[in-house]
Amino acid sequence: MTLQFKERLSQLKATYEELISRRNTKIAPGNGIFDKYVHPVLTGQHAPLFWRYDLNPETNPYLMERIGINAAFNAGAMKWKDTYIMVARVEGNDRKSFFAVAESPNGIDNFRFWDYPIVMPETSDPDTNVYDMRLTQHEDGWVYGLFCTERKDPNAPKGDLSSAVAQCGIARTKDLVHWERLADLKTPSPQQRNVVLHPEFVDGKYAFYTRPQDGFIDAGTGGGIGFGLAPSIENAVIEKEFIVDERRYHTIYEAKNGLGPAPIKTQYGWLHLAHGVRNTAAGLRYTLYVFMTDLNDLTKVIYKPAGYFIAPEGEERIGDVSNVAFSNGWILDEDGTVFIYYGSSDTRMHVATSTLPQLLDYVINTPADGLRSAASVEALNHLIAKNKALKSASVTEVNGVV
Ligand code: M1P
Repeated sequence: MTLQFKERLSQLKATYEELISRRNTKIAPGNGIFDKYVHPVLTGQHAPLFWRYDLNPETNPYLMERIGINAAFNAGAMKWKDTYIMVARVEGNDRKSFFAVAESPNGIDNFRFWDYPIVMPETSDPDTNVYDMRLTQHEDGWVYGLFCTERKDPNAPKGDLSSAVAQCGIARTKDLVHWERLADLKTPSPQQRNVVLHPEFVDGKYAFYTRPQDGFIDAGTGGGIGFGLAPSIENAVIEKEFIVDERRYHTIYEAKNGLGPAPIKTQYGWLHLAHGVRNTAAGLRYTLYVFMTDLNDLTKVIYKPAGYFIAPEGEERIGDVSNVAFSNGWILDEDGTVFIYYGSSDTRMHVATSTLPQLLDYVINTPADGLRSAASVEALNHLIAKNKALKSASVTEVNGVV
């Protein structure tokens, strides 16, 4: 081993350890709904050195990176044996995504990848690319991972090497290491992405949130976030899809939307996190929003605050696909803390923390979208008038003149 090799290795190790062990802190004062944190929680650089480098000086005398990791984003999440885990979409420099588990003792920093990425079995029709796993601890006793499986469109015209078909892949595990691959979900829609398994049986069947789409990119006539039932999970077939949360003109989810993680059951209803996509002159903008569905009728939205809940800000706005906030993982802890994991710009992972009471207050008491400028002004004026009517000293102090 040359001195140069030795020095480079010790530099790499020091830089890596500094990144992995740095403490994360809240960005004050926040908005009272959630707190964002100073550092991302997972990046491509969190991939262990032994994934990226051949550490043998004989076969890699320059200590070159052999397998580059471009990004780590859009992670599913769950509490696992008292630790906080994410199943991240790790993307190599070769553009292929795969899944890997990263674990933290506290959910906000010190995330370390497990030694090996997940070896996901394939079906008889091999996946070209897999990504965005949603984890569901189902009442049948399995942990399910639903993800997008992407394959080249067999009907693409000659020379078109971009058209693809997206479907929902389904796998299950008891230890997050060994995964059993089941048949891909079948639905009435030509393509599917952002499919999520509901944690409970509904009428004795497996319940899925879907996102019907006509093509690989465009939702087309796909009306929004859908819902359907399948009698079996081993060969899951949904005969009929119902639209739960439809796309609307001039909203943050006008172009596309899709459910995030599996919903959280609360005394008031099922709490959902989703992403909405709108078009702008600068391209698509992805933000996150929250809504609640009825405890007994899972297709009925009962609360839905106007606008976005989390938007990409600062460095979050920049990455391989800029202006994207995307979430497919959150964790409700025993003490009521909610860890919301979100990817920024298809590049890295962040966490925002809140509590269940805060999220319930947010979803129930935030005005709904009136869908017109005049309705937005009306909601604003209502709040202003309410505050003007307050005579308390604290409000006078805060606002100067009330
Ligand atoms: O690039 C932004 C996102 O695009 C897709 O989401 P959707 O199907 O809603 O457009 C997904 O590929 C997602 O991974 C990605 O973050």
